[in-house]
Amino acid sequence: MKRRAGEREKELKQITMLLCSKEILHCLVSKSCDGKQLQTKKKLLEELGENRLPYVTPADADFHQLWKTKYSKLIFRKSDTVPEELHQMVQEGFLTLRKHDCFFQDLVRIKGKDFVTPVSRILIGNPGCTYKYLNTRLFTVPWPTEGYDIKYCSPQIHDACKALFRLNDYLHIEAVKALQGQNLFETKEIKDTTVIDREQNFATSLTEKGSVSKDQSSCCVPEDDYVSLKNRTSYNLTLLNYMDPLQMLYLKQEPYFGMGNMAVSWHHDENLVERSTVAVYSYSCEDNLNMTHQHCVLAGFSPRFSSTHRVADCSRGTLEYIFGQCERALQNLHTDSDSVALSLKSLEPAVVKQVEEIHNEVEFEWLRQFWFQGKRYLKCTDWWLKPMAKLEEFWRKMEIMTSLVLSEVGKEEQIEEQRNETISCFLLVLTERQRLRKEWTARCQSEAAESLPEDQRPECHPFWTDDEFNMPLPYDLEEVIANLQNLVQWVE
Ligand code: A4F
Repeated sequence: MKRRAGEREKELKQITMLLCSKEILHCLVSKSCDGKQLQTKKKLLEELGENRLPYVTPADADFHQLWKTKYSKLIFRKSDTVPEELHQMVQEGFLTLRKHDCFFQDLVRIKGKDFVTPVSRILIGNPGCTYKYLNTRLFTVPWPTEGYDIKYCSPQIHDACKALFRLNDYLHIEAVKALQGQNLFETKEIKDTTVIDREQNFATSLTEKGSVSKDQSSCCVPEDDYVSLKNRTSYNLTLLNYMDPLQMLYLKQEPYFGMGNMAVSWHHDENLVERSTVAVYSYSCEDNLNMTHQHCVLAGFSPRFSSTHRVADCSRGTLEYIFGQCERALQNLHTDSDSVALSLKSLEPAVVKQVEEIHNEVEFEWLRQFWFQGKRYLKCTDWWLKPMAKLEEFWRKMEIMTSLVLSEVGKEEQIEEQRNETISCFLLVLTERQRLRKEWTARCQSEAAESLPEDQRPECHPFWTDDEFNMPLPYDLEEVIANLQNLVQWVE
């Protein structure tokens, strides 16, 4: 069995593990994940039975050979290579955030079921940025950023966010340097030319200046590579994790290698920019790899903080993006000169579809995601309240737009063909809205949700009852959908 397990290990390249006990880790991995993973995992577990796969630790000679040959992009830094002043401010920041109860266990959704994560988290990053994982959109507590007036609940929380911003900057610079070094090394290996002098000069200039400038790069790394390298390390946020394993009554066992309790199961991080790197700062207190490689987090025995700096794919995840979407949708709303009568500019199926889809996006990807997390963001700052109120205002106008579509398609003035098409598109989006409203209502009332402390309990918002006359449509769209279905049948 041991031999078979060894063979299986070769096949299962995505399940890899590196034991890291020191404090800084840059994980630089690429290539995309594979859809067959789940089956592979299941098959492997069946094959393993009571047996476990062998693994190596830094005490094994093979560990270093494997690292060099198979995980060359995993870069590990000892804590004493990091400026002491930075360590101090970051570690103090972690402790401040813990003291102010800013870490929260997330209520995530996996395959239609709700679970509270064992690890507590807080997202800090660029203002207006979000990061989605396991169907949960986290909103950044903004770090101090030029041009933004951010009010923190205390000066200590401000300092903590600033420390994380500094760490982010440091890790970005370090990652660029490390990747540039690797590029040079790889180029040298391939070409095997005599560039040693230039390379040494380059390395010296980096150590001396301690930061990366465009000029430095251009002498050695082609411009395109340099830009791509910078983008791949331009971390826009950090997801901070905290867990005290001794406080956790139940933790899953690592299933493949038998390595003890896990804080997080094997997984790929989601929603990262392709080929971007993740930089991790890890701090164990008191007793003192992503596209190709899955990773799990072993629980250990001491409370541990980590700050995981990421280039989150924010193409649909920033305030700027969603406000742009709202603006696009509201362009179809015509307000007469007295600002009283509202009408739709177009009833073209494509236009109605787009507007109604944006309506769903604002409601389910922003408003409900935000309020589902209760009042947690108020622990650090009230920064998100204003944009959320603005988004809700736009969403209310979109509710009016939906009701206007409904009254228009009820009339028989339009060309029959277009009317049919408009109703069909409209029905699809409304049916999705109804499905998602039911799902979110249920999520807010789940056992897991009700187990959370009062101030973290999910709020089902927006929610209204039929007697709230300021809403143009009911919360429950069942009847509206049934009427539309009848209309389609009748027209056909
Ligand atoms: O087992 C877990 O790690 C877990 C437990 C739980 N109560 C909720 C979620 C998870 C979880 C998970 C948590 C955080 C994270 O960043 C990634 C995660 O990935 C996972 C998971 C992948 C549970 C199962 C899984 O396959």
